[in-house]
Amino acid sequence: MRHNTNKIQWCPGCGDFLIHIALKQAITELKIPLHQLVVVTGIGCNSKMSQYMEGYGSETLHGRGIPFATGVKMANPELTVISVSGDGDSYGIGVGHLIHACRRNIPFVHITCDNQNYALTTGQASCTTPIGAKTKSTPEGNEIAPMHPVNLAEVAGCKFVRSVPDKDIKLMKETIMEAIKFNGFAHINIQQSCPSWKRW
Ligand SMILES: Cc1ncc(C[n+]2csc(CCOP(=O)(O)OP(=O)(O)O)c2C)c(N)n1
Ligand code: SF4
Repeated sequence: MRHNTNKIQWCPGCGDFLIHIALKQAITELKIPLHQLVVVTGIGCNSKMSQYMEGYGSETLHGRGIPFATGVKMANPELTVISVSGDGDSYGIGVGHLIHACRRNIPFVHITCDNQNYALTTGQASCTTPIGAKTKSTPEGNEIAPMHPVNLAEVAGCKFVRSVPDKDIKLMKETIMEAIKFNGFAHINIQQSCPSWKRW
């Protein structure tokens, strides 16, 4: 079990700091014992979250946090399992896992830090990048319409879906607390700022 978290290395002004605060506050307010907490992440800037939390955790593979979290919860249903990944991870390479998690309704929380780009790999367009946005991979402006992950999760059968801005720590905290208490798969899309690459 992790007691000493790694040094935080996100860019100044990154929304991941705010999400991290909200997540820690939610866990503290719900008095979840650290030996019963597992934070699972994929790969991306956001995915350092598992290294920056006390308790148990694992930084897994890009797009594969959800199946890992599913396995943890199935092996020990007493655990509070929270999965965190980016929009590229959750809605791109890992979207099949998200759909089946919605359908299976195994009780854990999946948070997507949606900064509308592939930040760790230096700012390429993702499937939530808006039309017209200039990124490394769309220098003339993105021409492909973004997907709507909240609608997708609902259509796939998820009974708890929310989208909240990272600027509102209280709302994020309350939403995470509600999601942890929900007896089923809960998906939270967080509209995340990324001052290094998201300039739209
Ligand atoms: C299977 C696999 N494909 C590609 C990569 C390279 N890769 C690492 S992070 C990343 C994208 C990260 O974007 P996102 O999931 O949105 O998270 P962010 O960095 O924006 O928080 C990619 C493509 C990888 N690590 N593994
Ligand atoms: S690149 Fe963006 S998402 Fe990654 S740490 Fe920096 S501000 Fe945050």
